[in-house]
Amino acid sequence: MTTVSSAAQKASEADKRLLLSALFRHHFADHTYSIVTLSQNRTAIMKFYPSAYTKITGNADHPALRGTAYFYPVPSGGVLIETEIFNLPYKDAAPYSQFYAMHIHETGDCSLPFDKTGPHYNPGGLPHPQHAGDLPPLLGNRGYAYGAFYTDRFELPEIIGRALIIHSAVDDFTTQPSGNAGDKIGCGVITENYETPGWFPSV
Ligand SMILES: [Cu+2]
Ligand SMILES: [Zn+2]
Repeated sequence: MTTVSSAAQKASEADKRLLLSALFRHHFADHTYSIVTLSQNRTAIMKFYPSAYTKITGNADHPALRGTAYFYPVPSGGVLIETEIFNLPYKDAAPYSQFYAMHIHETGDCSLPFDKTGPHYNPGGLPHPQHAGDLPPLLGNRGYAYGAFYTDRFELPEIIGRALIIHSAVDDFTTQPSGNAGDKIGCGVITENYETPGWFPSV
């Protein structure tokens, strides 16, 4: 592992890409993964470092909002995504946790007020919520949300450089084109992770 990571540090960006994908293939070469076995293999996949990540930041109305998402490609196809978000807006009077819509938007431009991120990532030209970028909502707990889920609507390379957006309201999964999910309160550009195994980008 030391040899591979020190070699990776000397390599060019293109070489790093090749080295890390070779390392990943090697790691899983002897295993056959499928959706049905993901629950058994989840810990093996997530023990490896994330192949991509994003750091979420809040808009002007929610400057304390922050968080991360980690992206793990599944060898048989699709992506495991783990999210952890802090300082979501919530009302103390609310009796239950709140939901916040989450999507991958087409354009990875998180300049304020997050109005340059374009529509939901939708290579298939389908209606909402069948867009590839339509994700399960976050479940907030007094401002904190943790989630992990699997999707085979895209492969990881498709979403590198795009934006992960968190909205102020729940996705109604009906209204076109984006589920009437309220303001864009959090945004992060999905970035490939070239760092050494065991390194996690922190919030
Ligand atoms: Cu959205
Ligand atoms: Zn959508």
